[in-house]
Amino acid sequence: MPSPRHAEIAGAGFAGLTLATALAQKGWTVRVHERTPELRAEGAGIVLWGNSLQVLDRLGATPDLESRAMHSPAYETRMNNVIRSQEKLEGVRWISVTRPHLYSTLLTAARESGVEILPGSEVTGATAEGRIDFADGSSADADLVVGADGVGSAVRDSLGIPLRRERSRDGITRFLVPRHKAELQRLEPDTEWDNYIDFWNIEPRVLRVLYVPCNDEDVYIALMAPVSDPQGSKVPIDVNLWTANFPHLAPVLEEAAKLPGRYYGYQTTRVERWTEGRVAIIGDAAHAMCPALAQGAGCSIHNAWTLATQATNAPEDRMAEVLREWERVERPITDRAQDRSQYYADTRQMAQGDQFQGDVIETALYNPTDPHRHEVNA
Ligand code: FAD
Ligand code: 5PR
Repeated sequence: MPSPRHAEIAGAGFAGLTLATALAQKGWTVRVHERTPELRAEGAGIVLWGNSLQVLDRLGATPDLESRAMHSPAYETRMNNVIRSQEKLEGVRWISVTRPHLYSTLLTAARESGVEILPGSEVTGATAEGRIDFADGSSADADLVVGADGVGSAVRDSLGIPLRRERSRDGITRFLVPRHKAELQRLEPDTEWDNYIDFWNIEPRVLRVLYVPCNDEDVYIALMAPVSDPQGSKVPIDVNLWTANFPHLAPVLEEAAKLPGRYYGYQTTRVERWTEGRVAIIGDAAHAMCPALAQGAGCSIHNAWTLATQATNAPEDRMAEVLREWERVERPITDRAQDRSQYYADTRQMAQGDQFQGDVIETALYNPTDPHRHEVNA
């Protein structure tokens, strides 16, 4: 028996944990270095589509994930509280979950697969030959080194990979709050409060509330306002402003007002390349995107899977070549998701409703586990 291949991964986010689990299940020894002293997910809710769910199926994580997930009957879009569309999204698989739940599901899968996770371990960089360096001055060698260390990636920057960052005019503050189902029902009895509802107001003022139930108890709400609107982007939120514009959401907005919150301006980061020798970068380190199509984590998870598959099949002396080929083949679909998400964020086009058709659902329908996927998606 040849000795198992070894991978060192920077970052225990959704990308790093998915990759680590996939590699470990394929026979690798894997260490994941997480800078923060505690392992937990920041943030509120998240929508996952077929492309990432197929990977979670393969990792054996779906039953745990679905034990606390929302399958909304429709993706609804409103303008000034008038329904524009209710998309049933037939044939498209999608769920909404809380970020802490997705995180604990992935953490369990990683641990059960034998991944070694090291909290409080900060990575400072890597070399093309497969060395990873740590803040305490030590280093380690691996067959594969991966920067899954987020939008500010130290691994990427240590390799001098050029990048370009673009900001959009809007941004959001995200919260996870109790659903207050009965109160919402009383305020608007005709609304299907299990729907995913995107409440847009553009005239007279740009303010939007994205309402995403994640299970019976929790709803993820994202409050969007232009960067140039100090009152709309203020945290903690200005509860009078938001309830005046969305009176039917008052019970959940009042909950959000009790939380600190952080306003996040939409931005896109494009990098020149995803690999350098034995090093690959994945997730937000490689392709941070606007959230409009809810595919940032989705692409991170599906690229983690294809990387694990390709690296496992790589002959030992051809890792660098195989990684370049992985990028060549897998990158275009993520580039398109990134471009589309930026277009939607820049133009506020999602407000039109009926958006999830044609090219827009290309990413959601992508199956990274299908060996014939490139013929299908050509
Ligand atoms: P991260 O989650 O950033 O993880 C990186 C990890 O690396 C962190 O744990 C960090 O502490 C660690 N780290 C950083 N530097 C170092 C270092 N030097 N050494 C060691 N560890 C380090 N995506 C979706 O698919 N669906 C959605 O609905 C969705 N909604 C979103 C809404 C908003 C507002 C935003 C901003 C994003 C949204 N996304 C969504 C995108 C998604 O959150 C990200 O794309 C995804 O979390 C990226 O995962 P990651 O593992 O690459 O990065
Ligand atoms: N969709 C989702 C989401 O979390 C966000 C957006 C769209 C699921 C973040 O606010 O357009 O901002 C968006």
